[in-house]
Amino acid sequence: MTYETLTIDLHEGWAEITLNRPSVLNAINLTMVQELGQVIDDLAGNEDVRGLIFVGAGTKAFVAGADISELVERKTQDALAAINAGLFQKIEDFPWPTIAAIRGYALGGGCELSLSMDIRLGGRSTQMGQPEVNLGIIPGAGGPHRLTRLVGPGMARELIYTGKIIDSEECLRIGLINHIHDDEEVLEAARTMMKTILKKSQMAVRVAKVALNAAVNTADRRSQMIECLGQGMLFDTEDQKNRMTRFLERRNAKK
Ligand code: CO8
Repeated sequence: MTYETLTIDLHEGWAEITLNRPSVLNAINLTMVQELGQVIDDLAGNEDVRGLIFVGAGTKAFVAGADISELVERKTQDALAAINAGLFQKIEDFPWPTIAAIRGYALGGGCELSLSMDIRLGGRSTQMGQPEVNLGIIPGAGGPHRLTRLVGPGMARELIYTGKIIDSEECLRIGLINHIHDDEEVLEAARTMMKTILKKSQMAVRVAKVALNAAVNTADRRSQMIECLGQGMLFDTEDQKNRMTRFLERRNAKK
């Protein structure tokens, strides 16, 4: 099967998913959401796959967020449809361990995507953050609740209110990534970790994931609904249209 926005490589026991739109720093567009949703469903039903590794194409980014050229057109109803949130929930619910191998930027929806995975490994160039407030919206696909549970409420609020982007050392310090590797070694480190996991009892690992998800997910569905409602409201404001248009105009001005 070939995809417009992804490449899939099957290894002995796991699959690697490359988010593949390097010309826009692997920004998530609707095609990627649809393709990723389909791939996750297929891989969940593949008996030979007991883990996933996600990586961004190119050297500059894991994913620099949702595609702003599409977001500028989004309406309240699109936010209520929870398009990205539904995909990220599906990834969190994937029955086997998932690892994000992050080089460069993981911003906005890209940071949220990595938060839906079990483990994040960083490179020295890793930069993460939730800059949505610069665009007149919020991280509406799980950022508030997943970031809060990972790095704690104080740091999650600081990141979301200021929109600041933090480097790999700071990501490590606050627990947003588990380890820092040289950039060219991040993917290999993810593979080594996956191989270690694959040597363990399959059923024990699978049950551990169910238990770990149950331990942290107590209020998720309710807070997810609030995130979607808030995002829907923000997609109906002049401020959001103006801020996203400014980002896109700056980009055109560079050409
Ligand atoms: N969307 C679309 N295009 C993007 C994005 C993006 N998120 N990020 C980068 N690009 C494009 C740039 O426009 C540029 O394209 P071109 O070459 O055609 O001009 C190309 O990628 C390379 O980027 P830059 O030239 O800007 O590279 P720099 O190294 O100068 O800067 C940055 C890198 C800092 C990452 C910069 O590109 C940037 O600030 N990007 C935007 C980051 C951002 O704000 N992300 C959050 C987006 S909002 C979000 O993800 C929440 C979604 C909620 C969805 C709810 C759905 C209902």
